Amino acid sequence: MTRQQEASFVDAVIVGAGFSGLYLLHRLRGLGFSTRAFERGGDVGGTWYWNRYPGARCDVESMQYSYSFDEALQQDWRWPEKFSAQPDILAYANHVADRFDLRKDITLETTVTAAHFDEGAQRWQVETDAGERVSARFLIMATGCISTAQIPGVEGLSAYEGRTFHTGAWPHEKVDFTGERIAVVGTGSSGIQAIPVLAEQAAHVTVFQRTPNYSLPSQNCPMTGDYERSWKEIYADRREEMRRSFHGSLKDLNDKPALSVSEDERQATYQQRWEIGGTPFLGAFNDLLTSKDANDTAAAFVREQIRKIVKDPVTAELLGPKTYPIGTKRICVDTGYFETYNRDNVALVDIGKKPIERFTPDGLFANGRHYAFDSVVFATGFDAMTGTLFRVDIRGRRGRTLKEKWEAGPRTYLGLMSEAFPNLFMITGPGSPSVKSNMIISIEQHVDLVTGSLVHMRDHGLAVIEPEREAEDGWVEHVQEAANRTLFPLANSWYMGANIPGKPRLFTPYIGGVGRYRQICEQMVADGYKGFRFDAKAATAAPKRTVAV
Ligand code: N01
Repeated sequence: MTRQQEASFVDAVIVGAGFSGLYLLHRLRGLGFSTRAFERGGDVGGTWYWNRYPGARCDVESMQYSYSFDEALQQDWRWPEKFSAQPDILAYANHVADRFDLRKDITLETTVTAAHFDEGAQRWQVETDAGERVSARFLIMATGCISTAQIPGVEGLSAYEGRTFHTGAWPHEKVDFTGERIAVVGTGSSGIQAIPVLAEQAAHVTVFQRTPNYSLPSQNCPMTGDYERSWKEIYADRREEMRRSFHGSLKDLNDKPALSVSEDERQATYQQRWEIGGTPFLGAFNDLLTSKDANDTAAAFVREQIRKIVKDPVTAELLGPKTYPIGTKRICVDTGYFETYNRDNVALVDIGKKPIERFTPDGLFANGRHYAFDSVVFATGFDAMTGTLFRVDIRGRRGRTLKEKWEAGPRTYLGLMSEAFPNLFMITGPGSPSVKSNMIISIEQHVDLVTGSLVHMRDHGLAVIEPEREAEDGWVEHVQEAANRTLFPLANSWYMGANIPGKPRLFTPYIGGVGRYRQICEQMVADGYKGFRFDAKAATAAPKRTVAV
């Protein structure tokens, strides 16, 4: 009998072996649930496996962007820099996979293509692109929020004869740009990290910018023994503080409104935060993301820094964002980004008013002019939050697809589950703090919540969990209310689905705060899983391991 003709039975299928999938697998195995994990990539690491473009780095500090579930792990691991580069984070993911012996239950280079809920058996029937079929009581999507890269559909691209790359699907072998003329399309976090490094290597870089971005200097530096010790001595306490914080990370948040202080104090505060580096800049005052007047002062400060750094005034003006409040598109953190435009081999082309017209075999036309290139780097982002879920043919009750149900925007209860899709969990799904938080803290919280639910069901003989429609409707409304109290809806951001033509416009993550969200979840559990309904009917008995079908 071939593998294709077998269906294996497990308690849970995990889709994805990034930071969510790895921790899930560890927890589920420890709790005695039989589990299979499938990973599209050739190895573990998720985001950090795919996003290996030059300059890729995390802009949450390494001491905070790491697992907290195992004291020995967090004490043992040494980070070389304050903000870790992609190879170091990927090495960490690999270390975790080996340390906890996770690889044996992960099937690599295998994409889950379909998952249909069988209402009779109360099980998910899962299929992979390798032809394998698995029957699982629980399906857990650990597929990440920004994992489906998008390349814009520009006329003539298929006839372009040079090399093309996407930052989010970077080749695994070294790419050499020495002596090349390259184009970079896109100036989000990825483009802003890649451009300075590409400019050092290539003969010439032309950056095509649709929208300028606010970017803060990272002021990255090697990890010092003192700093590392200051964390490790009280790691457990610090982690607990992070879990209860607004962002899931410890930042010095000022509790004063921006306009409550004098102009001198305001400028000095911004200057100090600029020099410290990174995203704490946005915590300079407590109303930068809720008051437009306050926000304007921070935005003006950053534009002024750009003018000071960039020598050519025309380029400096083009690089200064003016059409949306600072922080409402994902704030970028860079190493020498604006300085790069002072190099002779870097040029900026504004395509904000007129998009790229078309590609030709050796370049592209923009603003009526032809530009010739050897390579094009697309740093054009992702079909975030829902794109990866929709790539799998997920069908819940009555065969309805998730895509159909979410046609007007994602509908979840707590970002964890969606009504009519029983026993299907999402780790950091739409409607949870997810991308508006330190991802690893949010991942750990969701994994603990999901595995806790499974244990609760096992202890109480429950077969099926599903959110109630009213609870889901209430949560969807609350997520939008929380966003509407902020300036976030004012920007055309990927948080709003604005980067994908035809995508519904609404704010997808939960912006009410990591600590508050955790409390809501804890209360939900304390209230007997309020908002969820359970079916106690025993699922069809399943053979222990593998049967012929
Ligand atoms: O993608 P983006 P990203 N023609 O969507 C432009 C995380 N991340 O890969 O702004 C021309 O932010 C688009 O223009 P516009 C982080 O959460 C984290 O950079 O839509 N341009 C924009 O400039 C981040 O937010 C780290 O007008 C087009 C760019 O491409 C998320 O990943 C590092 C275009 C896309 O920017 C995504 O970042 C890197 C078109 N047709 C990333 N379509 C950390 O440090 C799009 N653009 C943790």
